[in-house]
Amino acid sequence: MASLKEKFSSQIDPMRQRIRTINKEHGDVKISDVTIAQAYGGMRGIKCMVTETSALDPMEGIRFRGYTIPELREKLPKASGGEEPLPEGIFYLLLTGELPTEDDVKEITKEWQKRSALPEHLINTLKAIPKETHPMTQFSMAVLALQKDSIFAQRYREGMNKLDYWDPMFEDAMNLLAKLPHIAAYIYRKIYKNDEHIPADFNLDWGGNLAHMMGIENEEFKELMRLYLVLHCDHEGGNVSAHTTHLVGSALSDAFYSLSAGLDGLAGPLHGLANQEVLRWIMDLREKFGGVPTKEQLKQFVWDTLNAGQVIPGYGHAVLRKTDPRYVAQREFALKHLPDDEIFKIVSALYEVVPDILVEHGKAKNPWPNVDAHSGCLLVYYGVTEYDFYTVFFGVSRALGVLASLVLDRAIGLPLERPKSVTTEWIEQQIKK
Ligand code: HAX
Repeated sequence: MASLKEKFSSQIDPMRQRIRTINKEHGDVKISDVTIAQAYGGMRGIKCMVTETSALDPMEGIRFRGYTIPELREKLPKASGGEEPLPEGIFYLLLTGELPTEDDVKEITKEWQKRSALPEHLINTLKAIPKETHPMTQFSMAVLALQKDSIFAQRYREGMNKLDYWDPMFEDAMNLLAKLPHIAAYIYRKIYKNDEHIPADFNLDWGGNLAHMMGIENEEFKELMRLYLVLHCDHEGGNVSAHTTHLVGSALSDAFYSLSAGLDGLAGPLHGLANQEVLRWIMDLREKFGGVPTKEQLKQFVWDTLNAGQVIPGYGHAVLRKTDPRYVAQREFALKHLPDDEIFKIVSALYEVVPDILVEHGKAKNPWPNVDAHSGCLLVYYGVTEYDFYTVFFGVSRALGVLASLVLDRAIGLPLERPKSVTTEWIEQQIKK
C-alpha cells in the first residue's frame, strides 16, 4: 500500500513535533475541571483525551476532519454511476486529514481486495460457533480469531523500536478492514441463508461487495451500504466503541484485540445495538396497530414504553442536543428512494411525536433522534429483515474510524491510558474539607 502509507508516514514527524511543542510550552494549561457529578455520571463532558479523526459539536453534529456529512456526500469520490461517497475515501480522510482523489480511493479498494481472503482457521472458528449465537458475538469472535496473524504482536515479540509501532499497526488495520465485509457477509449467510456463501466480486468496491456477498443485488442497496458505512464510521473519541478500542490499544494490545473489545461495547443496547432495538420496537407497534398508527395511538405507545421504565430506542444522546445529522442523511436517502414505505412513514411520524413527549417526560437531555432511529427502516426495505444483524453493519463501519485512530495513537506515541479513580469515602472527605 505505497501511497496511503507513504502519505501517512510523511505526516508523522510533523505531528510528533507539533504535539511535543504543545506539551512542552503549554502542558500546564487547563482544558477541563471535573465535578463530583461528572465522576459519578459517566464522565460526561470531561475533556481528557485527544482524538484527531472527528469532533462532535452538540448543536451541529459530527465533523470528520473538519468536514460535515453534507460536505462529504458532495466531495468524496463515488462509485461509477453512484451518488453516495465511498467508505474507502473516508478512511483516507480520517487517517490523513486530506480528501482523497479518485485514484487514491481506487488504490485502497484494490489493496483491501488483495488482503481480503479469510483464512481457513477463521472459517472453522465461525463454523464451530452455534448459529443461534448473536451475530455481534460471532463478529467480535471472528476479529479476535484473526489475532493469531497480528503483525504488530509478532514484531513486538521480535523487539521493535517504539517509533515504528505505527507501521505494523497500519498493516494490521488494513488487513482487518479488508476482511470485515467478508466476515460480516459470511456470518449473515451462515445464520440466515442456509450457510450458502457468495464469492466476492472484485469489480465492486468495499461497500458494494458487502451488499453483493450478502446476496442483495440491488444498485440502490449498494448505494445505501456505501452511505451507511460512511455515516457510522466515527463519532469522536469518547463514545463506548471508540474509547474502548483506544483504551485497549493503549496497553499495546494489537488491532485485533482492540477492535474486538470495541465491538463488544458497540453491542450494548444504549450504543450500537439500539439500531436493532428500534426496528424491533417499530415492528411491535406496527403489529399492535395493524399498520401505520394514528398520532394518538403512537403517542400512547411511546408513553406506555416510558411508563414501563424503558427508553425510547433511537432517541437521546450523550453529547448531541439536536437531530443527529446522520439521521438527516438517512432521511434524505429515504425521501429519495422509498418515500411511500410504511416503516419510513412510521419513522417520520415518530419524529413528529417523540421529541415533545420526551420533553414532557422531563428526563432526557436530548429529545431528538440519533443515527439508530433511522437505519433499520432503510435496511428492512431492501430485504435485510433480520434485525439482530444490524449492529454488525455498524461494526464494519465503526472499524474505519477506530482503526484509523489506533494507527494515529501509535504514530504520535500516546501512552498507556490510566485515569485515577476515587472512592465514595474519599469524595466525602473532600466535601468535608
Ligand atoms: N428514552 C427515555 N429516557 C431517556 C432517553 C430515551 N430515549 N434518553 C435519555 N433518557 C433518560 C435516561 O435514561 C436518564 O434517565 P435516569 O435519570 O432515570 O437515569 C435521563 O434521561 C438522563 O439521560 P441523558 O443525560 O439525557 O442521556 P445519557 O447521556 O445518560 O444517555 C443515551 C444517552 C443515548 C444512552 C440515552 O439517550 C438513551 O438511552 N437513548 C436510547 C438508546 C439509544 O438510542 N442509544 C443509541 C445512542 C446513539 C449511539 O450511541 N449509537 O450507537
